[in-house]
Amino acid sequence: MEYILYGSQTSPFVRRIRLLLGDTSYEFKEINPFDTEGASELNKINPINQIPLLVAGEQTIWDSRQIFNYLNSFHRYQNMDWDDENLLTAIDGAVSSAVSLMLMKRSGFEIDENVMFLNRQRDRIESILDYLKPYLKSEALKNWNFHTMTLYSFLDWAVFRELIGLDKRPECVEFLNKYKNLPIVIKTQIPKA
Ligand SMILES: N[C@@H](CCC(=O)N[C@@H](CS)C(=O)NCC(=O)O)C(=O)O
Repeated sequence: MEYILYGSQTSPFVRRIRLLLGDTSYEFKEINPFDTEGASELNKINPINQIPLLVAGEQTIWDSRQIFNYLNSFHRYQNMDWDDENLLTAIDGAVSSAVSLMLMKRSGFEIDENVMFLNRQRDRIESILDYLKPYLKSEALKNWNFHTMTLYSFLDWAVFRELIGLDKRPECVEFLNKYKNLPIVIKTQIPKA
């Protein structure tokens, strides 16, 4: 099956799918949902106007979690019980909140402001990172799998965008250091320019 993945080189939701696909052959079609041309192109193929989306033959799949479910059903990357689903949902929650903060920042808001929406996003990210702390040393987050790919994509991107600081989170720094030299991580690096 030849896959086409639509996405950007910066999006953490896209990167986790690129990490998952690894050496699998696929075409990467770059699309920027935040410029006029990209947004219009995207809207023709996804009414949610978000990346990533995957085209697999006749089948189009929106949403990175659904793309994972789809690919996992064929490639059998990992078994998922309800605890695994919850853990992934927690990491996804941090990514979604950080994406919201990034959109607010790009819209000209000071994201440190004490207003309910921003407080909720910042608190959720911190709460999830607190929750993940014991997991970082446990089986669940010890190996390179979709959970660790998602967490890696999130932390690397959120630090790059200056949405979070890791000064008080050495376990997250250690986690990033553990995986940063993997060839697929280097291949999917966020362009710094
Ligand atoms: N739940 C979606 C979220 C995807 C998402 O938020 N993508 C961002 C880029 S990181 C996006 O396309 N944002 C454009 C927008 O929301 O207008 C997924 O997991 O694929």
